[in-house]
Amino acid sequence: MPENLTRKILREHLVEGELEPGEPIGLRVDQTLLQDATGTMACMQFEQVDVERVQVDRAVQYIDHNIIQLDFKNPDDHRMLQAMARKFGIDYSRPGNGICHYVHIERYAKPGGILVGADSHTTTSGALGMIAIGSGGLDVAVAMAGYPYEIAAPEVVEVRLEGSLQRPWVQAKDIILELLRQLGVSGGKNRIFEFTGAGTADLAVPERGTIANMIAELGATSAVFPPDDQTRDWLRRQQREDDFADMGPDDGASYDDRIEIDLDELGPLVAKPQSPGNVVPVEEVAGTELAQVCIGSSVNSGYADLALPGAVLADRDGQIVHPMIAATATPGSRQILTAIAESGVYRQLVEGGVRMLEPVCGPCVGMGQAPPTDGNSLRTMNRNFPGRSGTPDDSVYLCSPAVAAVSMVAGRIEDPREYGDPPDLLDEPELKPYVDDVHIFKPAGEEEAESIEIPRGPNIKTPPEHTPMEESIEARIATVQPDDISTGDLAPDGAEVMAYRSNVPAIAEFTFRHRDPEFRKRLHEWGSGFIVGGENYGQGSSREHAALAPLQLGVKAVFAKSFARIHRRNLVAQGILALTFKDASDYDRAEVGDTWTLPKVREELESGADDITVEIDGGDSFSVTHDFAPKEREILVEGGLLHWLQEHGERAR
Ligand code: MIC
Repeated sequence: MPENLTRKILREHLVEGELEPGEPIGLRVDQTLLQDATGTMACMQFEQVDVERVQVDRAVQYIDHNIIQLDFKNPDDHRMLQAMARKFGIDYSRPGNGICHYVHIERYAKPGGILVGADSHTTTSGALGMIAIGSGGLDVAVAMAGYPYEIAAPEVVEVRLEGSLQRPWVQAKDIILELLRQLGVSGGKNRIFEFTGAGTADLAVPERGTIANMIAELGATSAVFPPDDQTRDWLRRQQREDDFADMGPDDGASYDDRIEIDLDELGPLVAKPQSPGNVVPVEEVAGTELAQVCIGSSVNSGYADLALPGAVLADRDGQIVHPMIAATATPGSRQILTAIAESGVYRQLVEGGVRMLEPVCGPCVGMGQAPPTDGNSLRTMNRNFPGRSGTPDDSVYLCSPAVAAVSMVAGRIEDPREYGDPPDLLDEPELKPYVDDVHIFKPAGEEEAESIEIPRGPNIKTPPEHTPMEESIEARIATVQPDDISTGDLAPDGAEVMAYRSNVPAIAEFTFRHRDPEFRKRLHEWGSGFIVGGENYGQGSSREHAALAPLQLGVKAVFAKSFARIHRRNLVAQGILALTFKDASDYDRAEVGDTWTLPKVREELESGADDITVEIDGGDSFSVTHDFAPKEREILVEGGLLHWLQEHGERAR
């Protein structure tokens, strides 16, 4: 039977299970990706797995998130990570070398491989025909140790792109915003999107990267662009044409679902506050006054993304950023920074009034450039969850570089199609992407590695212990939350909180700080508790701190109408039950302070029961359900994946 590319790659890496959507599978992993905000916990958990050196072909540690050194905390983390990378066999991309997803497509991603990364936007590498999946740090640590990566086999959806983009005003960003408009923020759950059609052939690798990156906003597992001439050309420019592999879907390949987008019909789109799924045509928000415009992040930081705003600013004499706007631009990597410096784009942006930022995540994760009170911010980034920018009541709009370019001059959101003839872009220097890995430090050899001591600063604390589950669990409901809670609500973004990514007791004190400031106080008083949530609980980032912090505070179970994929798995990996209401109206029974009991939860998990009984204080009872794979039930009974590995590790290899 003709196969799609996704299935071929999965089949080649399959070491456990059946490739049937929803079935638990284990995959051999080729590469892993860590960044500094998730990497410290992942590496400290790797230490507890009891394997000396990483076992995958390539593991990379990037420093790009925690780049504001307010005091000793982040530098201590970075020093520890650099030593760990040398010792454990991990490439270390130093701060300033670039945003992990950009550097990964430049230097490492390979068609046909499997990449697992502790960052939800790891999916970016799908631009080169990899299956690239975002995960919690512990799952990545376990993959680094050579264990198969466990996941539910995804459905494969064909996205057929017909026609071609009306560049420069309609851009790749509009394709992914259109998918978000059609499917919403949970419409991609347990699905991999494979892109085909004439419109795909026309997209350059960084444009594909924008789409693959933001597939995470659909809650999807991954996105794949079958390798073609664009891929080959990209790899040639990166001086690694040998990494090209000629592969693709068979003619007439079958898919679990199909979507078609006609690019000739597509216009510029904008995601309104405060969800990337809140997408409307630009006309609907045109005229919205702005206080800030930020270009770049792990999407839209490529050469072309910066050259268009540069050209708009240079187009007419005296045209500069509007006086009421603070504008920033971020190149995605050192290569891109060098290219815009050499071509003159850097100068166009600076002379036009844009503040140039270093190649790091920056404003996208609230690391500086928080918008002013009641000021609208227009960003070419991937997420606009409440408070993510650093300003609690923020109002962030997401758009393409084309919309950002014309709007930063106008001082309000504008439809770029009204600009008239497009300006001439300065050409990307052909022979010189700055291909040089001098800022990527190679690991030590095995012998030297043994003698490397890991320096740890006072803010660095070992991850919480996993303890086996009791026969029954009784606890009070510590908070009841609505639909679409993001992991940023649980473990907030921004320089202040992210400085505690290596210190779970400290970061736990920020859990739900905006949504329910009394939450932590209740748990401190009671010693344990439950969380109740709505649909798509835990959407967004892969940060496992959103599970580690509740674990630290004594949360035993989360009951929700549905869960986002990565967070659900992070809860299980840390030994917290992720239970789903069978009847969504049972959500309404939950009141803060009520006691719920799971009288025979351990027995129910061990026996493989689909339902878990819940008794409400005062006598009434109901059932909740779950989608735990058989091994996940064992993990929960053991109190978490680390403890499971300590007990059963040999079996899993
Ligand atoms: C994000 O874009 O939300 C982040 C920051 O990159 C996160 C990772 C993190 O929380 O450190 C992600 O997407 O996983």
